Amino acid sequence: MIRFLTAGESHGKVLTAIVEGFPSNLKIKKSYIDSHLKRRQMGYGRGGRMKIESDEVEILSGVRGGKTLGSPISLLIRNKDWENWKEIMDAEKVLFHKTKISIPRPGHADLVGISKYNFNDIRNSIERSSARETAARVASCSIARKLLEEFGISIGSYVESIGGIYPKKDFTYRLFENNVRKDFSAWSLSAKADKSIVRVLESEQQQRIINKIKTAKKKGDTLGGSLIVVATGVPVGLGSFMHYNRRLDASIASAIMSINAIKGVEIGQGFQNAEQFGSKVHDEIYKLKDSIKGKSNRSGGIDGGISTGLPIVVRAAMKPISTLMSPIYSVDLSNMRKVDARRERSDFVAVPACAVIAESMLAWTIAEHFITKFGGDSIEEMKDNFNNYNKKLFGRIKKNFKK
Ligand code: EPS
Repeated sequence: MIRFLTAGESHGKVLTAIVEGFPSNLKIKKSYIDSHLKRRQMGYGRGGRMKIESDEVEILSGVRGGKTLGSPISLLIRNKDWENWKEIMDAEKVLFHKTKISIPRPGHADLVGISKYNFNDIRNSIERSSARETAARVASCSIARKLLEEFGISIGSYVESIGGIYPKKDFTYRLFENNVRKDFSAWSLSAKADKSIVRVLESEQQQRIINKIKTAKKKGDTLGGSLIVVATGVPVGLGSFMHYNRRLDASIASAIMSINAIKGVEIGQGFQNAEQFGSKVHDEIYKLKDSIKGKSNRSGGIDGGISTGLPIVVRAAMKPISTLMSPIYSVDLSNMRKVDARRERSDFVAVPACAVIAESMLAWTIAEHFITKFGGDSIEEMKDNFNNYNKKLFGRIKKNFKK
């Protein structure tokens, strides 16, 4: 029902996006989108590009007087670095002989890209496969995030580990044991994590991580890590078990896995639960005054492909950045000889930025299912649908099963 398309090369003139299918009258401001773009640029261990760029969006269509019109929203982000790449990235001039790249970096899209698309220059693979594209995603998904906020749904994230360095206190324990306060909002995780230059929740862990990143830099090496993304305030009933592709967990896994360098996605205590007896895994059901829910949240907020109403908790693993300043071996495609892989300006670690991108993709996915369930042409119509469903939910269960 909603979709977005991004376009643009890493060193092209601009990144653009078209976002489609949102209701009218949703309040949205450039400054809101920019604040998330800025968060994506943060993090100790980023490379030179983030010093050049200060990403901001231009809203070209679909919004008038601070509110969506229901029409396609087009967004634009300028690449400041394009000034330095004008010639190389020119749409017509052929400069391949001067700048042609023939040594693929292991782990990057270089080799598969030239193989699949029959390119004669690795630059053609690099440009679109670059994580620069995620700036356009964050901008697009900010609209989804804003929609969710209107309904009290909040998204937040933090970096759990970098280079194998974990916090002393495992915060996910509280999320899985349903140990968080009733008014806990996932954004409070981000608010805290954003104060840390590596987006972790513990200052002692931050120091150990910074030391490890310094070591990686010194060695010309890179690091990956894991991140936690959470959504709170999600109503019961998003997603479906009726078809494989309507399952909320399947959509989330796909969206998070689509982020550059992500190699693992887990919902709830997925892997840990695989080692336990069922009695230690499943969330006991209990009745509150006006609802019925799980006592714990080891399922990560989703059962049978449908949201349970408890926090949705996603863990993702990001591999280390594949451009190494002290490279491992590759092959020069111009003579098929063994050589060191190519060096190119890059980040040493980008897990903090990745967590912000994961927030964005989670927001988009939840918004997709939310609009499928409560969709209307205006935000007001959606609110009516949403309130009506929530108001009647528990009463209907009771009525349907009353003897
Ligand atoms: C990125 C921009 C890129 C990289 C990074 C992420 O800019 P440049 O290639 O000009 O340095 O810093 O992308 C990669 C690590 C990659 O392998 O493509 C960004 O805007 O996030």
